[in-house]
Amino acid sequence: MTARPSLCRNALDSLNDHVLAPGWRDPGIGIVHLGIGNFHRAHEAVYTEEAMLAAGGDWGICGVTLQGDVSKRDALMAQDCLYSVVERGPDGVRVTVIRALKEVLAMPHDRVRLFELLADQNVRIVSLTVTEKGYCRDTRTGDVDLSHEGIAHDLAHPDTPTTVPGILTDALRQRRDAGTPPFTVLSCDNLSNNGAALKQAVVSFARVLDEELADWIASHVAFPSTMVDRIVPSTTDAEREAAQRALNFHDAVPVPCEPFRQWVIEDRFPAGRPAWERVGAQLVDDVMPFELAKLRMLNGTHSTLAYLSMLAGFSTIDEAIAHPPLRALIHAMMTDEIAPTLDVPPSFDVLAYRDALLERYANTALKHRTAQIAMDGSQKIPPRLLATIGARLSAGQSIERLTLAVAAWLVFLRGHADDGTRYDISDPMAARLTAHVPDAPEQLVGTMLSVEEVFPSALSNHEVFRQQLVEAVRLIQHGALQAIGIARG
Ligand code: CS2
Repeated sequence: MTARPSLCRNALDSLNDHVLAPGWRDPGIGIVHLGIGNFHRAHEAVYTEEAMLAAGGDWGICGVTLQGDVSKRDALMAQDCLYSVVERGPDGVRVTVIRALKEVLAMPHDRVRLFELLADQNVRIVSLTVTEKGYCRDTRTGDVDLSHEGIAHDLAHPDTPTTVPGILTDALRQRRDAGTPPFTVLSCDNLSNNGAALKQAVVSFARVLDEELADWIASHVAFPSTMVDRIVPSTTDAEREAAQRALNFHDAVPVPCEPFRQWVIEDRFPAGRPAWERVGAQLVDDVMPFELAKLRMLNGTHSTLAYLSMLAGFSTIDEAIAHPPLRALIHAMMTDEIAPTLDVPPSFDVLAYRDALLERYANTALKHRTAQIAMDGSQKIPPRLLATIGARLSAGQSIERLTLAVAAWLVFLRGHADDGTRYDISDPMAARLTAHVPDAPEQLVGTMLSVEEVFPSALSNHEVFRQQLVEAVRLIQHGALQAIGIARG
């Protein structure tokens, strides 16, 4: 494709058909977002722009990358922080340029500017999508993991923090010392009870440094929980081409996503918030039922599809769900094993939710790679699958398909598909998990169940679970496709 000029604010006048609404008033920064990946740009940023269009407010966003990724910052800053959301649905492609992002910073390079913003009382929300591992938690206790390298660094150098608990603690300390009201901390990651989980990580970090500060954070800072949902794959050249075709401008960093989106937010924002409720977000008192439904139904089956697919050779979710036995397995898993564990309000139709998920997975335009979902299994398996297994075991119920999913992860750790194709294992615990992956099912299960960060003792000591896991591993080792055929029920 011939190169076109890059997207920039001056171009907006010619893009009226590709913005949410013309007539944009440039807002001041009211939100600092840690973890400026694709998900945030297709989710909170879109809701926030719509909320500002509906009700005004200075809720412009400063996005921060925590991994020193200056290329992301530079690409966005070179486009005046504009980017396109490329929505891919059954009815075609829609390209929308989002304007809510105002500035992008890369830690640790932009530390001074980041802390200047975090101290600014106009910044009333600090939101996060840093993935499960960004919380640096010891999953056994929920407290911050003191053996984490980044945490050890931040405790030794609290003025130059690098981790989420370290950055939030230092910024909140500065607010307390200056008498500035604290910002609200809004977790948007797929963790169960994410607000409370983040609060515990931050407060336990602060407690090591300063008891009083920890107590102040615990009693003065709001950490509402949220359930976020939109399927947002990583960017490929196909999105760059789609954006350029639609806009006639070059966008180096567009974001693909599905048309569906959902956001359920615990309504606890003492310093104020955008009018998200005006644009489809649900503001509720208790997010938990929604969060569990999403984590167990969507993310749980996503991970199941990912590990079975990595072994069987399906590279995208739509390809996987088009395989009838695998679709039947996922359908049965949601209907018989996951849905009964959920305690949702009467207005929430779990079976309709299941059907909508299957339809979303079948979106052939999205190309959501199973390898992307397979990343970070050690962080994802506990809330997505093990919590459901625990709930069913304590009620004396069957766990056959859920166990197959966990077994698929264990076999996945050997590092190659059934046809011998090798793949990388991207996981913060990869070195430990792949150091010794025995072939014999009993030994593989024994080795992995001893990883306490992943398997709570109630599960690793559970005989029924252990035996079923051994059987499921044996089945999968004979071939994932065959195992899917047998377990579909
Ligand atoms: C996925 C999620 O990558 C993954 O692990 O399960 O990112 C999923 O697409 C989102 O949670 C959907 O809202």
